[in-house]
Amino acid sequence: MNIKLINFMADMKEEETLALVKELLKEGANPMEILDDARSAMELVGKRFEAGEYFIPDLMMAGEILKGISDIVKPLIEQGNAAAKKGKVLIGTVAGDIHDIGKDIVTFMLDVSGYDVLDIGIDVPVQVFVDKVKEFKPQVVGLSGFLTLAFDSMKKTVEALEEAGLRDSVKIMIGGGQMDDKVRKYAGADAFGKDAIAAVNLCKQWIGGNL
Ligand code: B12
Repeated sequence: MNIKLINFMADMKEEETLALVKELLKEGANPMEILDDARSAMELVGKRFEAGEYFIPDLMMAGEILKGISDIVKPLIEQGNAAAKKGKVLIGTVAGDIHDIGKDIVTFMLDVSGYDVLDIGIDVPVQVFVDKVKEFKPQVVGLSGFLTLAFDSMKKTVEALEEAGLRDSVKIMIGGGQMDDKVRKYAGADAFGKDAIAAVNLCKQWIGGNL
């Protein structure tokens, strides 16, 4: 854990953060640990937002910094991972919710772990999930959401897949800030994943492949 990196990022010092990331990588730091620090910094940002110290533009800025870090780190993780794809995963942020930072990290981790990932974006209507599952034929569907209102969207999405006769052809995992196993039960999904590593492990368990 690099406290300096976490503090730069949580204090919205974009230039300093990105410069430090580059420096750490040059010194041989593990890219995965950098992503982990970025996640810790986002937690701090969330706490400051909850405490009324930060406002919406700060949240957006934090999202920008995270994307910047991910752009630097991603090519390094992808190196040497050109093996054939291990299976298909469709992922999206459910209707009414536009949070995509966590989803993007999950997409990125699945991608670099060798899965063929189709990211269908944010605020995805139930019917679009159904249509895309028919088209793409994934083995796994990932539902991401950060708002409490996403609980219902997840439930409706799972129900719609069931009504379309697609439920038995896919495993459904959910995740995102407020999600937990209770929400998983409520939504009728197969598993809850607390982070991107959990998402990769679930896919590994369901459709095979090495991390
Ligand atoms: C950044 C942020 C924003 C940014 C989003 C930018 C973006 N491009 O995503 C912006 C500014 C746009 C935003 C907007 C809003 N936000 Co906001 N936001 C946040 C914040 C600070 C961080 C969320 C985040 O990205 N975290 C970083 C990621 C990496 O975190 P993570 O959860 O650890 O992600 C991991 C796991 O969850 C998991 N995962 C994620 N998805 C999936 C999917 C699967 C399948 C699996 C297995 C795993 C998985 O893997 C990820 C990587 O390891 C949170 C506060 C918090 N404490 O979380 C509030 C928060 C989520 N927002 C909140 C709110 C209220 C809003 C707004 C309604 C504010 C407003 N008044 O307009 C709007 C929502 C608009 C909408 N319709 O969606 C609330 C939600 C409260 C609630 N109970 O619903 C929170 C909790 C803040 C708060 N305490 O009030 N927000």
